[in-house]
Amino acid sequence: SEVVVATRNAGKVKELEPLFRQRGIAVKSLLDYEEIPEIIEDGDSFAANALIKARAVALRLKVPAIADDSGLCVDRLGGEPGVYSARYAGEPANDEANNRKLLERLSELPAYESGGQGGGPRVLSPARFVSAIVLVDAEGRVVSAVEGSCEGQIIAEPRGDGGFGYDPLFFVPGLGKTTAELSVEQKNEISHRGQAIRALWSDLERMGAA
Ligand code: ITT
Ligand code: NA
Repeated sequence: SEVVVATRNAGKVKELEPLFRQRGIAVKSLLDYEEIPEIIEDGDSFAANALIKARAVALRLKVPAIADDSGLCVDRLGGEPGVYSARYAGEPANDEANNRKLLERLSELPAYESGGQGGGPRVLSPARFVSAIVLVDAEGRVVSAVEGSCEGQIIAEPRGDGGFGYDPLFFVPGLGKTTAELSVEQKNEISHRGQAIRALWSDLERMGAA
């Protein structure tokens, strides 16, 4: 079978594909449906935006659809950039500019005392990635809405070239690596998106739908 994921983010598609493939499901994304117009995400939560995206695509294609709305919440920035993560540094969305802005904002704060042992990378703030995933039916009605999160720390120097977005600055202390230093499989094991997808499976199983 096949599922349409309402995203144009190739980084998300790369992570979602193996998770769905394990269940025998092929992923189609908006990169395969160029005729679908840009969707305005004006919700004030990840869940609201995920629903907006999934519903827009389901109603347009008349098939069930899934969307992931996600972002980075940085403690010392009061939870910013949050739902503004993709366009933190303005239009058009640009990962490098976003990372630069994040480091700039954190460099304006007093030095962070992490209380750590030393030896690791210089930490600027605790942070978490959050992912809201919504599945709607072909009429746009919510079938499942789940969330996942991943705790980490923003570090001063980027590390790794895997992943996308803020991954080079997102350090996971338990692994001693940034999420950009993990393989897709390793990242899926711990990431917000991996957690959300596992919650989606258990939700569907509970409903007897999977
Ligand atoms: P779609 O709406 O088309 O799915 P998008 O990139 O605009 O793509 P979001 O609105 O959900 O998606 O914004 C997600 C942003 O949050 C993304 O661009 C990254 O900057 C950040 N982000 C989310 N998950 C991430 C991850 O796993 N690693 C690094 N950054 C992530
Ligand atoms: Na968004």
